[in-house]
Amino acid sequence: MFKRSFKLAGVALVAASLAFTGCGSRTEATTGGSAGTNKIAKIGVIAPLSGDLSALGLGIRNSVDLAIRQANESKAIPGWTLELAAEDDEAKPDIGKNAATKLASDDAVVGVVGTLNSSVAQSVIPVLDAAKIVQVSPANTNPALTKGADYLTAPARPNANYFRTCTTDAVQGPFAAQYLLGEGVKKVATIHDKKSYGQGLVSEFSKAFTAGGGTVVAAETINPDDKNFSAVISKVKGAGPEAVYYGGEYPQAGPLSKQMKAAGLNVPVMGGDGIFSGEFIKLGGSDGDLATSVGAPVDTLASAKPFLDGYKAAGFSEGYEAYGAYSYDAANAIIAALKVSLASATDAKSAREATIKAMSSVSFDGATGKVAFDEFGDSVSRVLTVYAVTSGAWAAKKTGELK
Ligand code: ABU
Repeated sequence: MFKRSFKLAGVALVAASLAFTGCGSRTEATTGGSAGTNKIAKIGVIAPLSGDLSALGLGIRNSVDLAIRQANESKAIPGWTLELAAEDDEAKPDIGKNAATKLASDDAVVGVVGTLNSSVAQSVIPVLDAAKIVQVSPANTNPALTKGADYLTAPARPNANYFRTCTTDAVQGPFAAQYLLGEGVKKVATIHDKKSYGQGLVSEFSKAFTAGGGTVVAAETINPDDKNFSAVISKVKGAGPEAVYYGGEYPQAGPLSKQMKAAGLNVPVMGGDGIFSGEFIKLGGSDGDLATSVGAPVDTLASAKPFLDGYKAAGFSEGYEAYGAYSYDAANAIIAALKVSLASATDAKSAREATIKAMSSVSFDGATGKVAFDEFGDSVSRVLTVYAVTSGAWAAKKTGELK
């Protein structure tokens, strides 16, 4: 009991020190002053740390920060101190590419957790791959990132450096379709934001929904930055859907739900993990709206307790959100690979390629469950949960694997 309290107090002390310096990347204090003799290896984060999607991005950054602090405290890699190097991609592919270039030019960077957005990943992965830096995303769900554009008929891994701890929309879309069909919903309108994630998710949902006997009565799109959805709501309403399936993220999905109800289209909005945030409800999502998200509810998992306790003790001012536990597992996957690749390395940069190689063999019980990767770099876990807005908060309705 004493040891546990002491450890948590140490974490809180580090959190206070980080807050004081205004910098989340220094970790020397966790090594009890021995960092001066240790070599430095950095784990980068590329995620939206500002803007509309920052709630998700800050949860990713903090969760990686926590994994790094814990690794330093336990001296997980003898002779090495890990540091966080977090970059803001603003959820924009071009900014993400610049962030990747910056991290690649830092010889101490040996791995990156991120991105949030599949569209940003498309511009980040090639930069990190060229620099032989392993990348593990906790959130990208577009199937093409690991299996190429012909992922159904001729899957081919485009980049050997890229892995992810979340499942993909090839599982998430059908999981949502099966849920709605099981609830007796037969007519759905789809709307997506034209981005890689939204378009891909709607495509996977629609195939499964129609294959299961449902009808897509309208298929519409919006622009990613739209705020007024009256035109698309008018078109969709005329088709008489029993639900609207939305491919995109909460900054648009919340207001879309609100404007639909105000226009008399009083049917649920359902989306994927991109809308699974308290922000969706703050922005207009209401009771009866639905979302799928990756994995089981984190707060019900015994395996997630060390993550949840550590996150609370660290005193982060932002929540861990949808991808926190997956980010923690992604960082710990990189740390597991670094235990192998840094063991005989004289400097961090020379360990980059060996870290990618070691990642293929990583396997451990993480916060979200088994953390391991298949031959494409995809997570071996395919668990998803359906959540419904209930009395103004997300509540889990069904957890399982796609049948
Ligand atoms: N997976 C949902 C949001 C991130 C993405 O673009 O994949």
